[in-house]
Amino acid sequence: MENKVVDLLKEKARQIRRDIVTMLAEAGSGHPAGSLGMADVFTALYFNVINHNPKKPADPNRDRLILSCGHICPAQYAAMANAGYFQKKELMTLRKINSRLQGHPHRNSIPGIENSSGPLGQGLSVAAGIAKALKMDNNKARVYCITSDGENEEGQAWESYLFAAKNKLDNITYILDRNHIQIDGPTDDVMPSLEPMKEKYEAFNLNVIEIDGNDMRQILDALEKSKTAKGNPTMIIAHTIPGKGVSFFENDYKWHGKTPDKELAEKALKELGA
Ligand SMILES: Cc1ncc(C[n+]2csc(CCOP(=O)(O)OP(=O)(O)O)c2C)c(N)n1
Ligand SMILES: [Mg+2]
Repeated sequence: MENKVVDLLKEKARQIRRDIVTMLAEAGSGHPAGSLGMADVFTALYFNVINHNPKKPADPNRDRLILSCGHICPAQYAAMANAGYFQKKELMTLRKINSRLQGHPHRNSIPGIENSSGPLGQGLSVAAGIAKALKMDNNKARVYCITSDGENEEGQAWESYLFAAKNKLDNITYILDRNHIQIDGPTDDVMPSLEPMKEKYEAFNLNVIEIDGNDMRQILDALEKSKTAKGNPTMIIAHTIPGKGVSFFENDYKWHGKTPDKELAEKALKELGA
């Protein structure tokens, strides 16, 4: 990948982070930590990796992006608006009554949102079902499924991996946000037995790649590699910093689901180069 392309993607990710902070401050509720931490992954997917056309969101050959940990949808909404699915001013309606941009995504709201999510675990099963259906139709589209460490405490996650491995769904790329936080504290306190994660996924016959999930080049390389995996689904464990880009949000689980007031949002936006 050319340096110029990587630099443009990094700049795009900063724009998306600014949009996330602005929309969350306007909404007065929502989830900044995971959204900011995964902004680089969403940018790579929407602006470089997935085969999609915002003007043809129902194209049967499009890649499917399934967000399973629905609470980080501000990152998806911001990436989609920047990619041209809808106008950016609509981002300011996040979480308002009658808005298409609810705090957890709704499938029939905005064209391009493939699944409803919020209840953790479900999207992983949806992704496996879609991937199986694509195989049955001999459709070469891929499924990209974003999940989180807290979500992998759900039993349903592991049922879905069994199904995906049994059916050799090598058309799925999972990207797991390994940010070490969840709603009530560090994952290492709440559920330390999540580890060893890599070995668990390997035991479930997933093809595991570990990366720095805030390094654009590593993200692009891993996603590219996953496209050619044969036989097994790929699990990219993306080590990210929750709240990435805003010093006073970073690595603090208290920003899982709390929004900054206008003053703090201004400070955050300055750090993000506004
Ligand atoms: C089935 C289910 N149980 C509980 C919740 C409540 N909940 C919402 S987010 C969350 C924490 C999930 O951890 P993670 O996605 O790692 O959080 P983050 O890294 O974004 O802070 C929980 C328990 C839920 N949405 N669904
Ligand atoms: Mg987490």
